[in-house]
Amino acid sequence: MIALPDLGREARRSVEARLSEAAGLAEAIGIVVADKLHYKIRSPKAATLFGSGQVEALALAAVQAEAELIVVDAAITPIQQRNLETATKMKVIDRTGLILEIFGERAATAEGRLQVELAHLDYQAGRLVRSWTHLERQRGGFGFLGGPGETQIEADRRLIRDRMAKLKRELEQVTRTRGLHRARRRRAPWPVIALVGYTNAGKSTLFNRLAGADVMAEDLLFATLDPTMREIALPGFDKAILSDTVGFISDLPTQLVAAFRATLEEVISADLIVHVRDVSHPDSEAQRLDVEQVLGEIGLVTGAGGAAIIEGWNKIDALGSDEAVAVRTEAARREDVVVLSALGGEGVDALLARAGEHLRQGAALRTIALPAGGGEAIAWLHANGEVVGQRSEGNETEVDVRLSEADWARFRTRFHLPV
Ligand SMILES: Nc1nc2c(ncn2[C@@H]2O[C@H](COP(=O)(O)OP(=O)(O)OP(=O)(O)O)[C@@H](O)[C@H]2O)c(=O)[nH]1
Ligand SMILES: [Mg+2]
Repeated sequence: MIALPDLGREARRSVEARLSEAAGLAEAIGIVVADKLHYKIRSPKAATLFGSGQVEALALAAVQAEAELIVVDAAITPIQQRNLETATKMKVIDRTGLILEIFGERAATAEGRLQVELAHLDYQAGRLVRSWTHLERQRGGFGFLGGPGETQIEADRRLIRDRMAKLKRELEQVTRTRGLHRARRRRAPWPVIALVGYTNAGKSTLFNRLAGADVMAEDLLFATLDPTMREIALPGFDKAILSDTVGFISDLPTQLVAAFRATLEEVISADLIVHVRDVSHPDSEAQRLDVEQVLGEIGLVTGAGGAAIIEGWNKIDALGSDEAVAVRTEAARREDVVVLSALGGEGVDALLARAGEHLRQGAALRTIALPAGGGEAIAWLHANGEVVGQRSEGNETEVDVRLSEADWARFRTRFHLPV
């Protein structure tokens, strides 16, 4: 049973689209959706979010639909969750909890599992502590001031804190190992292209087509969780590395963004980002903004001097002919857009050609000669470019490095090189 509190803040999305996305999330972990309802909230109640009449209506509707679970499609406080459970006599979870459940079910790699568990604990820690506080207050009424409740909370808090610290250490270890792999790959002269986009936009379908791979691509939210990389052929390059990643969604839980930061940072350090968009979706524009917001949160800088991004306007085949014409016209006006059908194959070669062009203009391979004592400059090049080769002769070192225009300019400024 889905309950959407409509706070009137989401001007870009229709209530129908939000309800069907919430249902898609629930179905992604096998929940059968008995009913979907939305409630206009004029002034959110601190205790229950919904108004008291609405809570009654919700409880009744849930019984009538023979539901066993109410999914509130918003982030609710632990107190609100408790109160709603008491009032409806049903288990209640919120959007964050639901997304965490999905991620918990999907995570397959060691790193993915660690990240999800960490996010989950962080979420639970908040819930546990505050709902205990609630109990504490009740107990206070019986005169257990700072009594057993207090000790229990402390003990539970400590347990969670210890477990989180342990997970963070394990995660750092895994990330470090992967960082080494990345450093090794970085030294190779192959550009890295990352596919990003809203969940269900068609990233994995495109990935499979480009890489001849067979990763799970389904009409399912968050079908992909763990990043996958493959070599692909790219015009003008020996090869390139393509990566498929987890999709984004509006209101992506902050705990997940934090836990997945290392994986996501790898995405933004790619030479080129292809933002796959489902242009047949009614909320395509709102989804674009959500994706850009998450990319911004993890530190991606776009625009002049920032990362190169191409938008792949996918699922063109799913549009009616008039709409398709309009989309194609708009795309034709933009340098950074390629119209695609990952499913049918349209535009895929054009995307590869465009990617090749971008990479060639974005990051040129240069040979830089540095005098003795250029250790700092060499270290900078290793950190900011892809060092392909390095030779020392006498007291001069020559470095072959692939650097973007922006980084090349930064390098010259920083180390006072003549233009
Ligand atoms: N009509 C049409 N459907 C497509 C196209 N590309 C992908 N799809 C469908 O869209 C659904 C989602 O595709 P995926 O490739 O799994 O999407 P994703 O972006 O990897 O999704 P997540 O991994 O869940 O974030 C699948 O049912 C695909 O068959 C396309 O070009 N046209
Ligand atoms: Mg996918």
